[in-house]
Amino acid sequence: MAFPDGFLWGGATAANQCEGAYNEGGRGLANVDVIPHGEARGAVMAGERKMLDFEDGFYYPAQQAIDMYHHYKEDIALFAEMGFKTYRLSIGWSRIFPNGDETEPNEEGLAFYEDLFRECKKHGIEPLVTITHFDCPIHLIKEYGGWRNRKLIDFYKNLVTVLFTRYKGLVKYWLTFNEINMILHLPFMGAGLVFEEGEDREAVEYQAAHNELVASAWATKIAHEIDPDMMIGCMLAAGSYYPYSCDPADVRDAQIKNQENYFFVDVQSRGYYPAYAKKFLERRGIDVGMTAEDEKVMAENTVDFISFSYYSTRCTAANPPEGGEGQGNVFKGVENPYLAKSQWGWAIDPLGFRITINDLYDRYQKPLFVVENGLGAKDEVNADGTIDDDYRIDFLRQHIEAMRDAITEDGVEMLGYTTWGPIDLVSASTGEMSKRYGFIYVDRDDAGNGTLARSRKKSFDWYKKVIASNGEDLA
Ligand code: BGP
Repeated sequence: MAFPDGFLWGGATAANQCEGAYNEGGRGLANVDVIPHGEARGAVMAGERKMLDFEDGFYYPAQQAIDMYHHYKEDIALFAEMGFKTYRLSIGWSRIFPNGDETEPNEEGLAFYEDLFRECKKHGIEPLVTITHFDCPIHLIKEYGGWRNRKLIDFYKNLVTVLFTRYKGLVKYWLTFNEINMILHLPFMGAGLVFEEGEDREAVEYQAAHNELVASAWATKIAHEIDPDMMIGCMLAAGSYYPYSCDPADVRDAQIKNQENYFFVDVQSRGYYPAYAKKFLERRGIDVGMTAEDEKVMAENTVDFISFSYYSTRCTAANPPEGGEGQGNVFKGVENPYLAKSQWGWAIDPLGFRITINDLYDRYQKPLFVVENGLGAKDEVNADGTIDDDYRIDFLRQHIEAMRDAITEDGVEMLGYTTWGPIDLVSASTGEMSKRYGFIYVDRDDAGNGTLARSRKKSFDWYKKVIASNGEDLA
């Protein structure tokens, strides 16, 4: 059998992209709420345009999203119908601590997730929980400047202590920070950073990265103290960089870009700053304020497994060809002429999935967990309400085959696979609903119109069959 017994098949979502109910249950405002759809979105996500509250004339898709806050029982029942073994979701930090710096948590928020986890368990689904998927309470940004401030480490420690204590026995698998390397690309979304005019952005980003890395190590320590059975993972926006050509300058460029991403997991998995990162920070004159205690907690509390998202590989050149700019999950690069692209310009590269898996396994020698993979595409609803999303099936089939080869041919140890957005949800990069990933269609458009009704796409039955056969039947 290709996939091991107990392989965790499922799907992944994030609180801010599906829950909605942004002002219900005592929830406080978060950075993810105030990221608008439309032209300003990019600048807000990047921390270049300060928007710390709702402004007139903008539409904010996270306010209602797909209203999973009120639909979660129905949605989990649909996941169960597909046979999900696991469901990856994230906690909205400001549901638990509305401001972020309180000492006492909001019981309504805790109860909401407890019910949700119990609902999963009722269906035999193992929750896989991201502690923060881009969330940061707005108060922590206004008052402390977001993750640039070391104080956030203490607030995060408080958060995780509450979560691990409350959900002990209910949740085994945890991820500390979603796509932690996103700090370098979308710093407001990734770490609640807003930049002042003339500020050394890179220095602020690496400061925030350091604080998150320390917080992540503390979370690992606290989890293992509360419940030694808990498994803590890091989470990387992965996708290896290819050199554009065999020109050594291109190869070197790709190596540097890969290190920029590996840096985070190098610290979380090995427990110390790699030499290349120390040298880089030294050269740039960046002092992240490493303390002896930071060093100790990072060294003693490395992650149990490595999780990552994979959408595509990236391609880079020392001297980019004119007009050859490529796209893909906000990572800049050049277009790879060998690969087809999605409707949003993301390169489609199943073999690159196998390559990325091997790169990560070679480097860390720890079990891997693919926690995001999928195709964002426009769906057409037929007159009878059905949706024939064969393109999505093809994409997933090819990627599952590549993952299977990494397991059977290359011997990679893999815990599970969750597709991104098993139910249509708000796109992180664009704020659109029309960039759909789901097996389940949600009737809602980019402007927020629609009934929110759920319906099964063709891929629903396909994925059900994949799971039932433990990945043997991909036809
Ligand atoms: C990752 C994020 C997700 C998700 C996904 C797809 O970066 O972790 O939150 O949204 O990418 O990206 P998009 O929604 O932009 O298509």
